[in-house]
Amino acid sequence: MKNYNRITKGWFSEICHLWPGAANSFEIESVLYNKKSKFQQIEVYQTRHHGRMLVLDGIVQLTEFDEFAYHEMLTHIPMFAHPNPESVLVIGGGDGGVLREIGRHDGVKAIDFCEIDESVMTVSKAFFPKLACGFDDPRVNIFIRDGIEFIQEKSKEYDLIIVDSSDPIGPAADLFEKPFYRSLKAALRPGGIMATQGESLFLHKKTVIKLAQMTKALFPLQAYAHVLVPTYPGGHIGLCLGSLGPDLRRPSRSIHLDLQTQLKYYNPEIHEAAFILPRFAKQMLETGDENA
Ligand code: SPD
Repeated sequence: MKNYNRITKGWFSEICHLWPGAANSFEIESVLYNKKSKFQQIEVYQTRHHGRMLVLDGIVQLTEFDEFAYHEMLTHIPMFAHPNPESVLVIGGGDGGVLREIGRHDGVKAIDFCEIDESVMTVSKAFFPKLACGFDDPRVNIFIRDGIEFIQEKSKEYDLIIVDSSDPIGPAADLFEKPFYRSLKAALRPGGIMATQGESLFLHKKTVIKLAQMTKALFPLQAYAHVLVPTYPGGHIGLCLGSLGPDLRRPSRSIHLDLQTQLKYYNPEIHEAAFILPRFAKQMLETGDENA
C-alpha cells in the first residue's frame, strides 16, 4: 500500500492510508541519509525540534524527542509482568531501542535479536548511537533473518518475545497475521509473555480489533495498553500483549532504584495505568465493533 510522503518547504509529512484525512508533519533542517536497502527506503532527518528522525518506507519509526516512551513501555511492561525473564527474543526493532531497554535488566541471560534488514542496524549505529548501544552486549545473539521464518523453528524457548515492527504495510504486513501469533505462542516457555506494537486506538481500529481478537483466541491472558508518543500519528500508540501465565496488568516484582532512575517514562504506576482504556476503546475491544 502506498504512502504519499513528501517534503514541502522544509517539512516532512507522513501521509498514510491508515489514517485518511490527516498528516503527521515535522519541520526538518537537513536530510542526513536517504538510501534504499534490499528491503526498504531508509531515511534519517535532522528535524528542527524533535532531534533526529528515522523513517522506513515513508513511515516515521522514531524521533530522538520521545523514542524513550515507546521503547521503555514496549519493553518494561512485559519484562516486569514476568517474574523472572531470562531468555528473551526481539523481532524487528533494528534501531536497537528495545535491545537497549532489555539490556538494563541484569537477570536476563540471553537475548536473541532477529532483524530482516541489516542496513537499519548499520544506519542506527551511524546516526542514533544512543539507541544502538545494545548491539555489543555479550548476551545478544544477532540473526539477520526474516522473523516469520526464524520463529517457526522455535519451540518453548523464550520467557519473553517482543515484536517491534513497523505498520502492517509492506515487509511488516505478515507480522499482524494469525500464523505469526501462533508461532509466537509456540516459541514461548510455559508462563511466557509476548508483546507487540499495537497501533492507535483512534486511527487503526480495524488493526487493533484484529490484533485483540487473534491474541484473545490464542493466549489464556490478553491485554491492550497504550502509551503517549507525540511522534506517532494521533500522539499515542498501543501495545498488544499475550501471556501464558503471569498477570500482564501489574508488575510481578519491584523495580530496583538503580533501574528506575535510568528510566524516563516507565514506573510501576504507569504500568497499571497503561491498561486503563477509554470507554469507546474498551467496548471496541470487547465487541469487535469499530463503531462502538
Ligand atoms: N506508525 C509507526 C509505528 C512504528 C513502531 N515501531 C517503531 C520502531 C522503533 N524501534
